[in-house]
Amino acid sequence: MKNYRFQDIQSHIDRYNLLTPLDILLVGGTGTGKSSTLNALFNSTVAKVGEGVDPETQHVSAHSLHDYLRFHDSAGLGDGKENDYNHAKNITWELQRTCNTDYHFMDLTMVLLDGGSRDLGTAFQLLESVVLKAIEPQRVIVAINQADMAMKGRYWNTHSNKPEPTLVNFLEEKAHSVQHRINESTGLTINKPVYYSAKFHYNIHVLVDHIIHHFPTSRRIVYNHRESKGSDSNASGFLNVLNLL
Ligand SMILES: Nc1nc2c(ncn2[C@@H]2O[C@H](COP(=O)(O)OP(=O)(O)O)[C@@H](O)[C@H]2O)c(=O)[nH]1
Ligand SMILES: [Mg+2]
Repeated sequence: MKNYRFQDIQSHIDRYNLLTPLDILLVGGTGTGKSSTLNALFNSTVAKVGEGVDPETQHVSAHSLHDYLRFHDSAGLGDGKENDYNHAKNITWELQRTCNTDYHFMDLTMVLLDGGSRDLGTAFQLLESVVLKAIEPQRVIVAINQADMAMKGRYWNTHSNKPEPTLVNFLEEKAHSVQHRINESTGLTINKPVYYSAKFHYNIHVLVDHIIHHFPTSRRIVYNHRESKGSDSNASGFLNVLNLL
């Protein structure tokens, strides 16, 4: 995918005079497939699959697709209360960090949902209480990974590595319901999420189209007057909602 729509990416960034590269923070629970998604986008093994990111060091690793696009693999959530607290704090910090006094470092954030999971409650809380507190909704991309597992593996065609029509309908429905639920809980209208399978390289180009569709038309300016509750407060708010504190 390295060369996919490269000209479009380059000309968009040049046209709007954005800072290069465009930085995208990947966010999502442990096991949603952040690392696998990076590997699918890069078409090579750039991130270790099946390993969480060390919460002690709050390590975020950067991966440049090319000169214009860079992804950051954040620590996932779901490894217990203390780690979740650190992760939420870390995400807030990453989203609020600046690259100089004028602009934020992260241009966009991509929240990954596990299409195979029934319970997306934690992911929605993360979106609502952490992500959307730190970055504008237009800069939030939502995508559903593990499309192959949405119906527990049924209706996934293992020969073509594509969903059968029954699964396509189910996934469409799921994407609609995610969009609806985010609107219900936050009042914000996001674009309908795309669904893909990082493992089977299904719809990866659709994922990239979705990312490009969200490209901003201005740099992300740091407003000094902006009321900042700080990362600690956001993180504990998140855990309060989850009844974890
Ligand atoms: N079936 C299926 N499994 C996936 C997919 N993406 C990731 N996985 C698996 O989910 C597990 C966690 O993936 P990983 O990329 O490490 O998730 P991360 O913790 O968010 O970085 C691994 O066993 C992956 O092989 C997918 O699209 N379909
Ligand atoms: Mg990972």
